[in-house]
Amino acid sequence: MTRIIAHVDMDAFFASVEERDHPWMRGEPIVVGADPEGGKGRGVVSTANYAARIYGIHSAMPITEAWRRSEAAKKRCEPAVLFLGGNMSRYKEVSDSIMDIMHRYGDVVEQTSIDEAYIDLSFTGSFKKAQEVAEKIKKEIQTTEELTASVGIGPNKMIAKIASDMHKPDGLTVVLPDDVITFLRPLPVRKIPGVGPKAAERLLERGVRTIGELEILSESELVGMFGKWGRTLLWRAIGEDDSPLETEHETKSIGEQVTFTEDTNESSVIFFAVRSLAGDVIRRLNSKGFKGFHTVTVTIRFADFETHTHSQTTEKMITTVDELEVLAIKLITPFLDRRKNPEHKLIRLVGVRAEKLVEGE
Ligand code: TTP
Ligand code: MG
Repeated sequence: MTRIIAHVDMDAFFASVEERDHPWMRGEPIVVGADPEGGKGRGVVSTANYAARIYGIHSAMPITEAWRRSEAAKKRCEPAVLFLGGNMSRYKEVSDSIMDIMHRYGDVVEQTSIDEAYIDLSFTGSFKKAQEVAEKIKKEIQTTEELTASVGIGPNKMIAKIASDMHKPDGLTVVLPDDVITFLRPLPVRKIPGVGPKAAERLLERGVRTIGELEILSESELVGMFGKWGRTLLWRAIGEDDSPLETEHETKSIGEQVTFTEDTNESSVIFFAVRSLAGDVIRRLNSKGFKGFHTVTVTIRFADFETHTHSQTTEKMITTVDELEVLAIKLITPFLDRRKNPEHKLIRLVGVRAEKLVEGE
């Protein structure tokens, strides 16, 4: 069976979460990273949004350099950069929610960083169907989190990852098996995983800039330059990669969430949703071989995107849909009345998550 792998990578992740949560920041250049301390700061840029990338600012750049570029922009009467320290626990929450979405579309998901994951879509049977699934994942990320992701689809992880980067932001790039070689040829050698700045430099000395140009060198020349890895490089240059997806060895939590088609504060609508989410969580829990869990976490997102999570840990193991439902409703109810929602905000999303999982015999 042909493999069909998709790679999902969030666009300007930390910065996009900040823009979403703070509407006044939208469209402004934003850097999340170390404190610039007026140009004397230490540390680096974690991420820059696209408006800041126009100033040449990028991940891993010293924060002082980003500051200098912002000052230069001010002199040109362009907007100064907003420097933010970031909120890791918030990004982690959003990341978990995105991973929950992906788990809904396939059983084999490998998360490789806070904002990216592979999903095996071979089961769909065709690249066309896989593309439809990818479109659904993108759409669900958009409606649930109001964020964009870029997706690449290919016959293996390497091609999927390179493809997801091709049409950022909000891209969807499909590379069919027959097109792999033409797809790779014009790309710089740095696109091959494992080719860092030093290897790229040494290849450039031999006149090799693109993946296609690796043809200039024989296998023995490459092995002479890079040892055994030279052979791997040749395989990668023609798009071969049989590395499997490494799914989490340890599932730490299982969560489900729903975005209402219309924001609501109808308790009947919300409780009905909670019951259905509780059922989904227990089903997934059992299918993964767990018999129960000890912590319930609920997420409530108001119409203005203000988001709250609330947890409770029980001594007695929770095993049934009914038990989970009762606890989740108890945790959610204060957000429907004066206690935690004095302004009577409408609710956009609810989520239910099981943590501290207990494995079955
Ligand atoms: P990336 O996916 O590499 O970058 P990105 O999502 O910001 O931008 P792109 O649209 O190009 O994908 O990394 C994801 C997050 O990880 C990023 O928002 C911040 C964090 N990060 C760091 O903290 N340090 C780093 O050096 C990099 C590269 C990322
Ligand atoms: Mg990203």
